[in-house]
Amino acid sequence: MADYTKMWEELGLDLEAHAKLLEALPPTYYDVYLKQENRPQNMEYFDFVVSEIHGLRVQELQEFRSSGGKVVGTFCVFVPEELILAAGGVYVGLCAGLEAGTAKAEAVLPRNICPLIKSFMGFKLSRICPYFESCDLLVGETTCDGKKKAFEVLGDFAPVYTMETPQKKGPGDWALWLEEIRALAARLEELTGQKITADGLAEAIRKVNAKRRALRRLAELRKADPPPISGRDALLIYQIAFYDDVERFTAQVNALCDELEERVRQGVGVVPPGTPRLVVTGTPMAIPNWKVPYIIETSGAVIVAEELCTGSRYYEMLTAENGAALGDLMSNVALRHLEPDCACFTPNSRRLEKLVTMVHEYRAAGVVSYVLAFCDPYAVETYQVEKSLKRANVPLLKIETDYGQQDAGQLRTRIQAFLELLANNGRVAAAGSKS
Ligand code: BJ8
Repeated sequence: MADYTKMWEELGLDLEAHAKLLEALPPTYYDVYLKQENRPQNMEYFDFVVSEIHGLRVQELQEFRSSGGKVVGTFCVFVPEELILAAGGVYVGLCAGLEAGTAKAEAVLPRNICPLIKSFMGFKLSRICPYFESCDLLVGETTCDGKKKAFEVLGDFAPVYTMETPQKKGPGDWALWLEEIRALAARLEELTGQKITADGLAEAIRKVNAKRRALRRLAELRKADPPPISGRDALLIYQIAFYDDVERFTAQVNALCDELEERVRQGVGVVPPGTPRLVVTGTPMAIPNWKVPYIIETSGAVIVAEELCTGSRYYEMLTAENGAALGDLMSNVALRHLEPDCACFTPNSRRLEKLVTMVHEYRAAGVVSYVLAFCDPYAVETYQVEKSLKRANVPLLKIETDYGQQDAGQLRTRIQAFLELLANNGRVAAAGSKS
């Protein structure tokens, strides 16, 4: 990576703390990613993006800003990327998947709060994230209580605009959500000084849909046995989707899919055929949170799909492209962005149905429920997940964890025991550990 010290200094980063953060990444990345055997060649682009994680993309954002552009930070898949693009802005996802700045975060938040919230607060208050410092506006949402209240706190340190997300999906909720989408559009126009037009929004919808289509293509290819790509690599791609340039990213995912199609044709996989296949469901895994996928895939299994916001909830639904009037397109955006089956909704039965369908479509032997500590919505909803999987006769392993590595050994033991159980039930061949 080139020397970006001057840029980081100008952004007001705490250079010492930031250097420590960057030092921690390369060894982890080597172990989790580069040591994998038989990776697709086209993962090179995504490796490059990570090697430049606080460099090149941040520099692009600074160039965009110096020509008058505005950068908008987001924390949830309910915030429409197409609206930000249509207003002439650029979006960056700011959820963080690393324990950092904990002491600073705990000075303003309770200790027992979801690690995702603590992490983004820690990143902001410790001034170690150049993406945070590049944002002209942060868009929060009232999904879970922790986030809702944390955005009030964050408002003391950066400009924050919070959308009210409904808790149900009935007609009244839909009307509220459409109003929220319109209000966000007005706030974005005020920020960028650019009116959202029908043509501009239609174009932005097409761009973001093209990204979702590329990710859907990737997901489809993972149905093959052996899968042509690991779950870890797929997760990395979903994580990068939140902040890379939309058109470049789409082209790179499609290039990767061309290669994966060829691998599937030739029967080339990232693991041997018959390797136990698992679906992961639950809370998002923000970059660089790779702990559980790494343990699963070095214990002799492969992840073939993710019912996560860093997974199917991000790409499965497209925004409708029909309608020429701005009002119609705005409605399309609102409809699409009330779709993700987040546990913040009640009831959330479609998530359970989709999960069972996913298990069958991806020929998975079992499901791992992954819930971040102190995340009440997902922790409580695990009861429904368990009930529905039991009815469908699908084995489930429930994991509750945080961003620390203290429980890594214990998680490995539990995951290996789960794989043995699958083997004993005749669901898969006996799994061999690859750690
Ligand atoms: S649509 S999952 S991205 S809210 S893990 S902060 S829910 S306490 S991240 Fe999420 Fe949007 Fe829902 Fe997806 Fe709260 Fe739970 Fe923490 Fe969470």
